[in-house]
Formats: sequence, structure tokens, C-alpha cells
Amino acid sequence: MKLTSRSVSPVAIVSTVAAAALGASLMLAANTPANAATTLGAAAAQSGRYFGTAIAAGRMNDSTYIGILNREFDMVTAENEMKMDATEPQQGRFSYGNADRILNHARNQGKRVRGHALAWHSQQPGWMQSMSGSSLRNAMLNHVTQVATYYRGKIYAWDVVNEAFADGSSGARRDSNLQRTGNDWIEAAFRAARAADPGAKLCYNDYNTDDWSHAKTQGVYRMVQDFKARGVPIDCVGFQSHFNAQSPVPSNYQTNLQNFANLGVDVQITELDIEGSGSSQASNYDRVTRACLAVTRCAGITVWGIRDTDSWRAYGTPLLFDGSGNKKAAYNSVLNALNAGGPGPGPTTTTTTNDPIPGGCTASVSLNSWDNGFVATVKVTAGSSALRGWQITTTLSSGTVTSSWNANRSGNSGTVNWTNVDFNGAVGAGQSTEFGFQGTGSGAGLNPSCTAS
Ligand code: G2I
Repeated sequence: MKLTSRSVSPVAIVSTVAAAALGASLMLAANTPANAATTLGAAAAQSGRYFGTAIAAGRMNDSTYIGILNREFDMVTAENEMKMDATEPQQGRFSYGNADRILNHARNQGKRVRGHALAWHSQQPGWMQSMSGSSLRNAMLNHVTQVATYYRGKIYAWDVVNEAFADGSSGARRDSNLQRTGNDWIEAAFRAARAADPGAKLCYNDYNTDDWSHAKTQGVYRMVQDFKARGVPIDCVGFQSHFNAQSPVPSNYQTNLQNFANLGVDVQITELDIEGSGSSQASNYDRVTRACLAVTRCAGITVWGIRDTDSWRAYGTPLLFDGSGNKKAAYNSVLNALNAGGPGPGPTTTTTTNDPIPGGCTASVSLNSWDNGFVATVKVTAGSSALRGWQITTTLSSGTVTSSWNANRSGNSGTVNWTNVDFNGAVGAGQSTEFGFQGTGSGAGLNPSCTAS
């Protein structure tokens, strides 16, 4: 080929491509620092949150499916297996086989479980569908009590009541056989659930409640406000967040989460899926993730399935992995958003374990723990002079560290030593930095001690 002054030489093309590639890798480096978490669960745990998925017992022999589950998610919801028709197929005869399979797998992997759902107008067993009045009320309460008691101590949060409000402009309760037993059926269900499993967070869960301006949202808000005022035991509100072109991510989504959180409940995104593809789907997932991160009491996000082909609306390719299990653009946008962080739901306990040494450093730990696992956030505080680096020693009385961030680690059980990474070794006098880790066991007695270096 004859090169003219207007043609681009092959060398120029190569160097342009190289420069573009370099630019791309620099951008990637900017978005994903060396110590950024590389899975959804670990990335969410950095701010004390979880990242979960719904799974189906029938897919658990699929190694691709289970591989992604085990790697990426730290919270699990049974897609159908804990519903009323599955757990009490005949009145008074309870059946937990598939639900147990899901729960046991999750817990053996150090993951927590959301229970879905104790009382719902839909997916009722046949015997219940035809009931009414006080016999239905009693059967519903017995169901709540039996199932919540069976799983007592093993469920992070229950969807105690699901989808009890009407769509449209009324803001009223949905008509159903349960509603016809009396307007107090919801609070009765919450009280029964609290009595059966006092350790589980109790949630009201619904769809089309993601837009603050919708009448249905307002109806649920008033109910939660009323429950809080009257001491009905409610701890959380679940926002299903099923989005598509007809029901897009509302512009006031974060405001909506915040307004509910301001009532004194946790908010959880419980069934997220967003139809679409490519960058527009990715940017919608980014918005939802960032909205949760911006709301301190947004405890975590659950997506409603793993691969697009596992979805209840597979045609809309609404999930984070394609049918072959590859990460989609939406996956990367969620991971990056989680790594950007935000204020967490707040620690359950805080202990400071060593005294300030002038010129030295101190460490304290905030622990979010559950039945067989914990997330620890360790705060390293410089004494009267600045630190150039630090070393921390922690003690695990049981269990192992399964992931960590913002520190180098040696060991993963017993005595575990940590040192700063490049970007957090320098700490000004009296200033603090944090690193964190997730582990199995209780996380009790970590007793971090700090040495300045
Ligand atoms: O509809 C999407 C979700 C809306 N919020 C509550 C969730 O519980 C609900 O989940 C879906 C499941 O993803 C579907 O898998 O709930 C559907 C039923 O309401 C589930 O569909 C059912 C089919 O209708 C049944 O025919 C099938 O036997 O799944 C069952 C198990 O595969």
C-alpha cells in the first residue's frame, strides 16, 4: 500500500490502538483499585451490607449455577420453596425438603438467608384458598408460627407479609381472602412471627412501591408509620424493584428508600431485576446500587435469580449473568458501584481494646455478626503523631477469614496479622483509616491490637 500524507500508517494505527488500550487500562485501574473487592458479596460487605440472590432448589445440581452462587453472593432467598404452598401443602402437614436444601447449602457456605414469605394472598395451598373468616385467620397464624419456629435462629429476615396492597390509585389494601379476615391480619402475622423467632428481622415486602409518588407506596408508608407508632413489631420494608420499560427505575428511588428508612426501619432491595441489555441496563443497575449505598439503613440488595435464563421473565434478560454464566455489563456496574462504597447500616457492637500510646496507634472493631458468620470493620487510629504504616493483630476464637479488603493479611484462622496497603498506611495524627474482613464463626473476641510502623 502506498502511504500518502493523508493515509494513516500501520505503525500509527498500532500506536493509536496501544494508546487506547493503555487509556482503557488506566480507566479500569482508576475504577478498580488493587484492593477493590472482586465479588458482589465481598464488595457489599465493605460497607456492612449484603448482596444476595434468589435460588431455586431445582437448579442446584447445575454446577455453573452453584459455582456463581458460592462465589458471588452472601445472602440467599428461596425463590418459591418457603412459600405457603410449598411448606404446608396439606393443612397441618409441613414440608421443608426443598427449603432445607437451599437453607443448608447457604449456611454451610457461610451465607445468610432471607425467608420468603410467611403470609401472602398468592401461592396459597389449595386447602387455604377456599377458607375464610376465623378458620382462615387461625390457619394463617398457625402457618406463620410453625414455619418461623421451625427456622428459628436461622433466618436473617422474614418477608412476613407479601404484596398486601392494591395497585392503582387507591392506596388501599388489596382485596384477598386474608384481608377479608379483618384489617388487622397483617399486624397479627407480625406479632406471631416475632413470638416465634425473636432474632429475625421482620419485613413487609411489596412491588410497585419503589416510586414515592405512587398511591400504593403511600399506603404502605402509612401502614409502617402506624405500626411503628403503635409498637407493632416491624423491622424492615422490602422493595422488590422489578423494573422494565413500563416500570422504570423511578427518579425518586433513593428518596423513597430514605423516606421509609426515616420511619425507623431498615430498607432492603429484595427482588431486583431490570429488563434490558448493555449500557442502559448497566446504568440502571448502577443507579439502584448507588441509591442503596446512599441510604445508611439500606441493609442490602438481592437480585431475583442468577443467570438471565434462570429468571421468571427470562425474555427480558434482566439479571447480572448471561445464560452461559458470563458476567454482563450490568454486573460490572454493580461491582464498581459497591466498591465505591457508602455509609453502612451500622455496626451491632463496638469495642475498643487497647489504650492510646502517644505516637503509636489504637485499633477498635465494629462487628456485624449472625449465626455462623460476621463482617468485622477494624478502625486504625493514629496517636499523637502521624503513622507511615501499621500492623494489626486479631484473634479468631473459631472459624476462618473468608475475604478481606483494604489490608494485607497473613493467616486466616487463630492469630491473623494485617498490615496496611499502599493507600492507607499514611494516617495523620489523631486520624483514622479502616479495613475489613468477613469470616465464619462468631467473630467474638477479635481484640485487635495496633503497632505503628
Ligand atoms: O413474580 C415475581 C415475584 C414477585 N414477588 C414475589 C415473588 O415470590 C415472585 O416470584 C415468582 C417466582 O420467581 C416464580 O418462579 O413467583 C412466581 C409465582 O407467583 C413463581 O412462578 C411459579 C410459577 O407460577 C409456577 O407455575 C411454578 O410451579 O414458579 C413455580 C415453581 O417453578
